[in-house]
Amino acid sequence: MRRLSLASRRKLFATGAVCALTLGASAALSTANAVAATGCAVTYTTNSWPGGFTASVVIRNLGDPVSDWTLGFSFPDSGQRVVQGWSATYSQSGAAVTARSMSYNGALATGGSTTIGFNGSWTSSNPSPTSFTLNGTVCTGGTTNPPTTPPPTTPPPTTPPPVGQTPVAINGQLRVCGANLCNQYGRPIQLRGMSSHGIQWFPQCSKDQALDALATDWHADLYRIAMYVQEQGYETDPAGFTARVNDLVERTTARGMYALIDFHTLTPGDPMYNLERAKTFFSAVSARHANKNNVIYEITNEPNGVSWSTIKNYAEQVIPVIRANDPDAVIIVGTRAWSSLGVSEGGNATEVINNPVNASNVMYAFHFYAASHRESYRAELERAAARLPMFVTEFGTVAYTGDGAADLASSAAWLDMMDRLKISYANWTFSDKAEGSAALRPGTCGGTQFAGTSVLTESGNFMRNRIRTPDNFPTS
Ligand code: IDC
Repeated sequence: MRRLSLASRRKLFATGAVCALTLGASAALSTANAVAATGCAVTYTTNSWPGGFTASVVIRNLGDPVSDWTLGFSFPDSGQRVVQGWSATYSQSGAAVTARSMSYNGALATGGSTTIGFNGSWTSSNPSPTSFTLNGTVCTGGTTNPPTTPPPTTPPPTTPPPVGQTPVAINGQLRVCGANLCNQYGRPIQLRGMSSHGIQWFPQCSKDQALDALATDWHADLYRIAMYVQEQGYETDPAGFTARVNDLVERTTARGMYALIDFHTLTPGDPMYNLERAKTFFSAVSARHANKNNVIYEITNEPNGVSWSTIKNYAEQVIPVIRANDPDAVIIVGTRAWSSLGVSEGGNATEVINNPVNASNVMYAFHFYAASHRESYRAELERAAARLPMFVTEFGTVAYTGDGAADLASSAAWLDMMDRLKISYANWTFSDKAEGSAALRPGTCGGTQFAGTSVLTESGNFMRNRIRTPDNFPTS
């Protein structure tokens, strides 16, 4: 299957947002249509929960072609706020909201449409705005020239997205089949993407322009959301970090990528230390995203200093919490010795092969750092992958410290093998930390330019070149 043109991937954005709402329809769903005789039609759809909501706004231009646009509307309730938007630049003054087009979606032909969205908050009530303007033209009414036939409307949110386009639109709900990760057609696929750095430290590196670049410039299939539990992470503010992860999942979903939720345990290495936190966290996020088809759960990043049976015991307590809300999601379990299948503590994959987690639709994590880990690690991953569904949820092109020079020869050997075996991966990190593993040059995340090669480190440039090659996902 050919790689999508940039234009068709951009179009896809819109579909991803509608799809998210469709799939999130278990929460309160409301749609308001405002139609103009000439000028514009807007469909505003929300998916809300106590105190918060996601809005999807489909803008259709019925007037002359425009090269950029400004959408205006007012919230009916003064407690409603735009918190974080995508596919437009938002500003709010009192109840009045203005959304300005981005460079890539400003051009709208007559009859053309685009979808933008945002996460919002509300206090007392959450009614939808009913009046919109596009470049100053009121989209409501139709007083001057009422249409005799209904104007074209955008598909209702229950319409499935067109086939093709984004990684999620093509592959749909994933599941484990044999030792592979398979798409909605039951065919093995490989997902290639990037991991965030710790979201407590680098929130700017997942701003809208950053995720836009991953989706449309890097052509990434997935985004790993690394939520540290210690080191000033989740344990310091469970509700706040849960909300941040939820927001990142929504914005990843809006861009048609798979979202990998990483419960980033590291020190202490015993996952049982965080068992109750894991249950609380995964209960919340799996309830929130149960109706999405693009969320993958990684329940413990890197167990270390503990036995496989302890990790398995942890997994068999956390997995049912997720399954209770989201029965069909793929869940990834970390392995012994920093998710090295035990190799970094003198073990190997046999302990997992002989005693797998007692649950279906489960995969196992393998991590490596290419400047530190070479042939012996690679051989063990290949041996394991013949028997176990393996997912490289984190790897670096550098040493295991996360710093130092990228070893591009070793990295290429690893990537060639993962491509050959269709092993999915996320590279550490899509951040601008001053360390060798970071893909972005220091200072990048303070700005708005994320696409292209001028913002990239050596590792980032190498990874972008690998990730943006065509995916070749089977579609039947
Ligand atoms: C590293 C970061 C570094 C940070 C450190 C401690 O790159 O900036 O100071 O964590 O939080 C892992 C871990 C991952 C590590 C990475 C590199 O999953 O958290 O990130 N690494 O050391 N396992 C092996 C290597």
